[in-house]
Amino acid sequence: MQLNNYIGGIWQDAGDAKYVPVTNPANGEELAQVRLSTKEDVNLAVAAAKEAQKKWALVPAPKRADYLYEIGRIMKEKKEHLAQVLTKEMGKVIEEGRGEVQEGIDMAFYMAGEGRRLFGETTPSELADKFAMSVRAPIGVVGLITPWNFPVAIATWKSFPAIVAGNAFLWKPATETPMMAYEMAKVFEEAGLPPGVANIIFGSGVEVGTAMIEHPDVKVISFTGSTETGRAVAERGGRHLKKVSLEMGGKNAVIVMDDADLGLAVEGILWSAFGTAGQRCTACSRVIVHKDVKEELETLLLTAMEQLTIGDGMDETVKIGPVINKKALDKIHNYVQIGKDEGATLLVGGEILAEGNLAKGNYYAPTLFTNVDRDSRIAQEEIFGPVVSLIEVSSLEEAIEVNNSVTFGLSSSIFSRDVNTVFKAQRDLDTGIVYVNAGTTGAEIHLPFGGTKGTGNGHRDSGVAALDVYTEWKSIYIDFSGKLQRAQIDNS
Ligand code: UN1
Repeated sequence: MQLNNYIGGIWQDAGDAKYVPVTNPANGEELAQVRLSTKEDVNLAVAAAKEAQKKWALVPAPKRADYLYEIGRIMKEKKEHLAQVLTKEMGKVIEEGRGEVQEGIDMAFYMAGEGRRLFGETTPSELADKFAMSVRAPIGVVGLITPWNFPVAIATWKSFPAIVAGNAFLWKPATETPMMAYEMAKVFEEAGLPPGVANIIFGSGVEVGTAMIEHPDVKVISFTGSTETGRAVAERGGRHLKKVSLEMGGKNAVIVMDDADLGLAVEGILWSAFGTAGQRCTACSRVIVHKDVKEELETLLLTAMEQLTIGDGMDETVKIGPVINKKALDKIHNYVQIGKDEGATLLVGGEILAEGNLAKGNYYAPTLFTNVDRDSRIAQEEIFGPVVSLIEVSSLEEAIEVNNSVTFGLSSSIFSRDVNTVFKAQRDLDTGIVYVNAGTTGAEIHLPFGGTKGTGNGHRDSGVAALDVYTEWKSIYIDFSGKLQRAQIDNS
């Protein structure tokens, strides 16, 4: 199967395009071949989007929303199929695959609701017989660049608000997970979305991404991915005066206080650290634990980790799937070596798993370090794999300080039964998302998603806040006095 671009409602034929294989991380099987697009493909897509957007912007928002209801309905109908494609190409276990597709379905219905809200504001004018209001206007053509770890959900966080707000988009999915984008193009087609509103361009990040950012008709770039690439997108986008929305890494911590329900904390840590094999930007990769419960927590964690089953995510009994590719496997293993060199104590894991039926996939053993120095590299840098560092502290203040000592600020969590502790922590934890008595993952689509510091640049995906990325505020003054009134000048 060859995956080709979807531009202006037409599946582009192969031409002389080059292709690269898409492989299943669980077993190395080739699933498809994906087109490597060029700047010319981007130009074609922008032209199609620009043309379509002029008409799309004139469709009333509640009618635009009707397409999202239809998209949500089709996704619901195809949920199991979409989840299976997702698990095969990305590797997350099937239960999480279904969960991610559900996140996309929820986003469709939620954003469809915004079609009948899309509120503006009326404001009193400082002059008599003058009416003032501000409305959300569409921006035009927007460019979406999405990662492989949430190939559907993150794309829906970006494309659905873009659609309801009256924009047309070009979407470049990650080269590792193009099949989900292909599936979504089929959903858009089946929903009857006017040709050119949704365009999908496959291909390598550098050539396609650069062409998208530099194209004068692309007004917004919304990016989720690594900090390194995000910085490059921001720099280039800045030069071209683009509105750039960035969602990047995390170094998320679970804080376990001395009065915590330790059983619950262990469950929260396990799910948020090792679910999706640690490949979420919200994944827990640090546990900041009060010294009085450190030993007990370590023992409980080690026992619980023995129950984790690793393998092909299509097997319903498996809890942890593979990581995305060999490069990721090497990066994770390299960090484990760094941790050892830094003097941290490796309690369990720390190895590539390649025995028996794991031989053909990219599997890493869930790994737990303790006695980790808060300033060491494994405690500061994003590893994006199933590796957790335990850091000991003596007080709530110290826990918060350690939590806030990293350059990222996406998600954090605290386990405590004390109401004062909890309220103080939610105020002082410097992250865009804070959980109390739950792990660091599991953000819901109707709340803003994003982080402080190096995690982003102030914009938010999902929630009503996402509309700020895909709309322009337009202020409108209507003077019905019949005479020229001059603001800020004495008219009497
Ligand atoms: C991501 O990790 O890139 O909050 C997105 C969560 C999911 C989304 C994660 N709902 O863990």
